Order: sequence, then C-alpha cells, then structure tokens
Amino acid sequence: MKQFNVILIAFFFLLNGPLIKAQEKHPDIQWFKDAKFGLFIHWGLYAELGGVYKGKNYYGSGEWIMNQAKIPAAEYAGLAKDFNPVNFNAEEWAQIARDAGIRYMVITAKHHEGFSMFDTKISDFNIVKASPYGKDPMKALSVAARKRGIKFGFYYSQFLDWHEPNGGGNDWDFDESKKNYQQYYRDKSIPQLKELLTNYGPLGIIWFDMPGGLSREQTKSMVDSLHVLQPNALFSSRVGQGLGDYTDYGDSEVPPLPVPGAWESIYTHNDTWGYIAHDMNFKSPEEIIHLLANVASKGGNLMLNIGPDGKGNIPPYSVRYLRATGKWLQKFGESIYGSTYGLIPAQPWGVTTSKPGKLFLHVMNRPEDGKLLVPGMNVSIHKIMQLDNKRPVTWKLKGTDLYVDLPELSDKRNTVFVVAYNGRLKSFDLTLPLVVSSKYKLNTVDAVFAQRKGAAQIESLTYSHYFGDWKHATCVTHLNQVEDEADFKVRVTEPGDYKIILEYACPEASSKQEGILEFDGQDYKFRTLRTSAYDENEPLLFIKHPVSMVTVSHPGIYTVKIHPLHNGNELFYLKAVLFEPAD
Ligand code: JFZ
Repeated sequence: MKQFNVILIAFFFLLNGPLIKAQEKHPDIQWFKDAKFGLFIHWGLYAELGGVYKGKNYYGSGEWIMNQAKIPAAEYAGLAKDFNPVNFNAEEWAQIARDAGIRYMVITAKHHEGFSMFDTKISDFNIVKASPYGKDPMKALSVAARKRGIKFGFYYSQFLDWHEPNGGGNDWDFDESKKNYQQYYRDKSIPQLKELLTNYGPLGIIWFDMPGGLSREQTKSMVDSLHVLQPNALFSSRVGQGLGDYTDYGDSEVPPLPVPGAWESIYTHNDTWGYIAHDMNFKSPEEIIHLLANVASKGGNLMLNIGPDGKGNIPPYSVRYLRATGKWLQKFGESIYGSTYGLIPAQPWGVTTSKPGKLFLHVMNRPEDGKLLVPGMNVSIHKIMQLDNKRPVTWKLKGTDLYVDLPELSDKRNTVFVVAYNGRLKSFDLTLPLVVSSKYKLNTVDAVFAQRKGAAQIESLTYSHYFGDWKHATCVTHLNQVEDEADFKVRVTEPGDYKIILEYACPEASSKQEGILEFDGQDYKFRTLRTSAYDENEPLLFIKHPVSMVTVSHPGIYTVKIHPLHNGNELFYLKAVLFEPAD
C-alpha cells in the first residue's frame, strides 16, 4: 500500500511538472537506471563567442546567443570560419569523464544554432566543411568514451534550427508562418539523425530536445524509423508525445519525493549550458556530491553539463571539480551506482539510497553527539559499517528506531554508512513524521511534506535568474482563506527551545497579511514580509522569517499548522518550515 502511495505522489508530480513523461518500456533501460551519473556537453559555434557579441554581454544560456542577439543566420554562419578547436583532445575529455566516475556522456551534435559538430552529407554548415578545423571531433570522442566503458550519446535539436528557413525558432530572418516544418524534418533532422545512428558505433542515447511541428503519428513514425537503426539506443522524453524511453525533468529540477522508473535530472556546472567566458559560478565538489546523492535518493540519474570553449578546452574548474567528485565516488560509489531511491525519507543528517538488503546512509551533517537516528527500521539488522574503510560501527535498535554511533566522518561532505539487513523495509513512508532535533543547527521540513486542507496546494514554481537558467521550488500555495491550511507533522527528539522560521516568497499583493502558526495548541501570529513578484524570468526571492519560539518539554510528535488569519490574497509561497535549536 505504501508503495502505491509513492507512485501516486510521483504521478502527481509527473502530471504537474513541466515535463514530458516517457513510456519506459525499453528492454535495454537497466544500464541507464544503474548509471546514476552522466556528463552532458554543450559545444558548438556559440562556444567561440563565449557569451559576448559585438562587445555586448549576453549572460544566461550561452548556446542561445544567436537568438538573444538576433544575429542574422548568414552572419552567424560566418563564425564557422574562425572555429578552430585545436586543443580538443578526445582522449583527454573521455579520461576526465572516466576520472569523474561518469557512466554516460551526451554531447551536442547539433544545437538550435543549426551547426553540425559532426561529418554530415546533409548540410555543408558543419565542422568538417565549414571550419578550418576540418575534422570530425565526434568520431574520436565516441571511440575514446567507449574505450573507457562510458556509454556515448548525442544531443540533437530535432525541431529548433535557426540556420534553416524551415527549421523552428528563427523568426528574425524567416517568417514562421511560411515555414514547412515537415520539409525541415524530411530534409535535415531525420537524415542527420540517421547518420548519427549509423556512423558512430553503438549509441547509448539520442537526447532529443524541445519537440515541435509534428503530430503524434508523425513523431511515432520518426521514432520507429530511427529505433530500427539502433534498437538498443534510448531516446529522451523530449522527443515529445510521450514517446521517449526515459523521463527528463526540467532543467535543474529534482522531484521532491522518490519517483519510480527511469529518469534523469539535468544540471549545468555553472549558470550556462554553452560556454560563457565570464561565468564563474561553478558548483563546488561538495555541491555536486550532495546533488548526486540527493538525485539518487529520489531514484534518478544526474546528468551534469559542462561547456568547453571554442578552442576545445574544458573550463579548468569543471575539470578539477569533476575529478574531485570522482575521488568521492571511488570511495562511496557503491551507494550510488545501481542504487534505487532511499527507503527512508530525508533526515536532518542527510539522505538514503537503497539496494536489496542494504540501506545506505549519506551523512552530510554529523549530529553533535555522534548518535545518528534512523527511524522506520522495521527489519533485522546484521551489520553496519562505514563504506570507505569497511570499519564496523556500533548501533542499537529501539523498536524501529535505529541509533548509530558515528566515528569522526572521513569525508565531512558526505560519509556513507551501509546498513545490511534481513527482511523487507517498508517502502518510503510519507506518514513518518520528520525528525526535528537539537543536535542539528537547522532542521528543514520541506513544503512537499505538508498535509493540505481547504484549497491549499503543493506546486513546483519555476523561475530563472538569467535567461534559460531555470530553477524550481516546491511550495505550498493557495493559502487564501482561513480554512486553507498546511499542516506538518514533526517528531521532536530532544526537549528544548526551538525557533520556528518560515521560508517563503511573497509578492507585494500578499504582503502585510496576517497568518497564524499553531504549535502544540498555541497560536502565534505573524505578518507576511514582501520579497518579490513571481515572474518566471526573475529571481523568486525567499525570506527566512522567524515567527515564533517554542519550548518543547517532552519529546514526541507535534503538528505545526499554518493558515491565514483572515480571508484575503494568497498568504505566500511556503517553501519550508525550519526549526532552529535555541538553547
Ligand atoms: C533546452 C535548450 O533550449 C537549452 O539550450 C539546453 O540545451 C537545455 C538542456 O535544453 O532548454 C530547455 C528545454 C526544456 C525545458 C527547459 C529548458 N523544460 O522542459 O523545462
């Protein structure tokens, strides 16, 4: 029944997310589910510009510069004459991926700009014919990747093509209403996809993107005509019409709860997919390690993107941080590769991943006294050890509460412990109250765990800081009326004082309204603070607003209830309730 719960909730998000679901019936899907860590590479003529055109700075997705600057197709095509990635070294790139613990690699064969980064008979606008480089980098890379046991795949923009009069998207040169998309598919997209599926050995993936211009029938016949060339290759869900073999979430999106099936979260290493010279916002090794563990704990793969420059260099920070991630995976990879989602929900100390008879504890915050609580352990445990040095640790089971005595962590970012057990762990149990403990600096109860009353909803809000730099926040919304309520069940494990902080975003029209936070039968009033409007193309700003201080005299289960004091505008977009020990 609990399994059913997870599926229902997952389904809720699949229906509501900006994503296109896949059919997930492919017989060769298992390698993908096991792979867990992929490398995405955006590389094309835009890399030569590095985010600057005619002295103007276009921060945001660098591969969209032609669109952002409305560069005429003929003028943009001239960039090819200067594109000479002499530093490109397939063996080096593949070795970096290998060192990083990458299991599959997907590179842009042709992005929206329309330039083919491979040898093609279909269009002369390609790296072999139109650039001084004059070679096919994809050939060498596909060989180098496979040699290292890395599945190789191509990204291909099947609909958007700003170079072609009939391709989707370029309305600054060509009249969109006069376009014949069918002809574009017939003359360029499908023939090129056939070349890719024929000339580069066995491919793991064709990563389609941004579908358009085709009916379901037409998409189906395209997919069928391509699948016959390589029945083993998996097609991403952005092929459209639900005809993909696995699901891709929106850019930089992780579902808030476990999702069964084959799926992938895609993130880029900095703020852009294609190279931008002045984008230095690289995620640290710690951030990558946390992201990877978090995505795995929900049951998916992380495909992390890098954007090499126009000379063929991978940004030095990407090289360094990828290799650092690989070092962590060498020690703790068993908890990631081949795992399925964590059977125990997120805890203040970290997340879990699972394998048959094994639960992996990813400890990212060490409790002050070194005693780690893992609730919901309705199994018989025979051994617990630290994964990197195989040292056993002592533990105690009280009912279904497991207490583990932690040694000093060998890796403060994430040290993994493995619990070996017999029996069947109850599948991810949403009714398990979230642990709040004074042993952690901060306890975060995410919006997704709200029990909703009245019109309250849980929604994923999408916004961006820069062009194309999508972010997603799961929030409780629609708290308009007094009876619209978000309730959170928590289990406070130590008595003491706790400051309760609401993390929310609040547009002008919602601000200065009164709300009630109820805890242990006591009402605490608060007045909402304005942060920002909700606009997809602007940062959505969240504030951490302390609204009460409570004294918990007995450990136990408590419910936090939040609702408006009066009927009115939506109170706010509530992202989390935070408990900060105040002793
Ligand atoms: C697309 C591309 O336009 C972009 O340049 C990059 O290649 C990225 C990986 O994919 O952008 C998208 C496509 C789909 C969504 C968001 C951005 N989506 O479904 O949320």
